[in-house]
Amino acid sequence: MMNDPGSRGPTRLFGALWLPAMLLLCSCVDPNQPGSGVPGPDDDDAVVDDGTPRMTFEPEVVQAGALEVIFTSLRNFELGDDATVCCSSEHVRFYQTVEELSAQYLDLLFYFGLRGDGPAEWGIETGGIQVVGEFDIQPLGDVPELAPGLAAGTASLPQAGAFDVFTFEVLEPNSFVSIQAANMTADQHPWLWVFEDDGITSVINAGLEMMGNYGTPALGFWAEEPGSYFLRIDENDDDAGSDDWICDVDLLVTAAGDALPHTEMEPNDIAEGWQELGTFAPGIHRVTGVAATAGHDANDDLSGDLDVFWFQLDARAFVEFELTWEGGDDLDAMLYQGTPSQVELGYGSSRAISYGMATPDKPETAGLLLPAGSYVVEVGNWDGAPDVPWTIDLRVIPMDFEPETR
Ligand SMILES: [Ca+2]
Ligand SMILES: [Ca+2]
Ligand SMILES: [Ca+2]
Repeated sequence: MMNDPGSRGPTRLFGALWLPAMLLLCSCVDPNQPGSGVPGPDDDDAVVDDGTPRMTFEPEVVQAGALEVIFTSLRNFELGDDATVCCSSEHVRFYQTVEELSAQYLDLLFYFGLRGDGPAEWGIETGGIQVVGEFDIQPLGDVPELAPGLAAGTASLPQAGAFDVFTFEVLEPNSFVSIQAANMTADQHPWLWVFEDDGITSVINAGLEMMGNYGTPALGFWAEEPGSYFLRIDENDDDAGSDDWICDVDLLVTAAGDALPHTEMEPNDIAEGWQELGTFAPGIHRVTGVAATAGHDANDDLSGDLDVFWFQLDARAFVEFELTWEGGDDLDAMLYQGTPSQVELGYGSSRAISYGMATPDKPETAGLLLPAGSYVVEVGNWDGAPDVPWTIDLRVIPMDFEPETR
């Protein structure tokens, strides 16, 4: 499928709203500018340059759980087109691609896992030559555990750049997890990020596909199996954080239940025939159908058999979508907000709310916090054989926290 900005990858992690600011981090610093505070290539740094390729980080002492820009300098090492990350400790994540880098002095964005503790390294290889730099990760202290409830806990960010961390458990398989930050002022913009028990594998980030929902920090996910998780909270506004920056953290864990089946009914290609599936209550709604023909037109719009249905939400929900199919074709799904009389299909539609399932990936997935309303889902085969059976799961995760029970 076309290379659209919603495609998954390292950049997708943080979501469209966050990313432009973060991309600034790729820009290079001119080390010879007066007042840059950056050592230039002519500075000796009390180290005799014997021509050995090397890489240094500043700072090199970092905190477990930190998402931090690290000033990185390369000596006697030229980045080539074939540059790759060669060496990375398990608690170090790098959120750019090496192919984007092209300088001796770089501001690089790293995340250090919540279970990081002690020496860690990260390096680049190009032309058969490696440079490896070292970090010293300071471990987290005790992390409080959240028990489900309103509020399950209180987050505090006592100064700019601070983050807060909790753990929680999901005890039963096939559970929905609903999380929100609440009870705060309009100046607070908490950013929620859930990790697996390893402290570094991202489960969901509130930046993901939150179109139009900036400032509503709430998310959900489906836990197929029991497990332990970390919740990390920081501020969207880098300058925020103070003694009075606190908010409640609400946590609900509910049973997802068995998938509720729906089958496509043809003809469902044009708006008058789009299939109405009614109100989707919290639960797993499984829609199945067949892409009878494949194809797309010069505008990159699907042009084969279009399978279109619509549903309603009576209350705000976080909806996870997962589209899969038989064989090696390239099925896509597009999401729109509105009723059939309001929605026009296609790229650039004013009603489109996600292109996250129009990628080369299989399965195609998306997750969105959706207000109550009507939604249209379009499924089609971008390219491939006729008669491809497909299945799309819509996991409607409840987000109707009841404030009166707080
Ligand atoms: Ca069909
Ligand atoms: Ca159809
Ligand atoms: Ca696809």
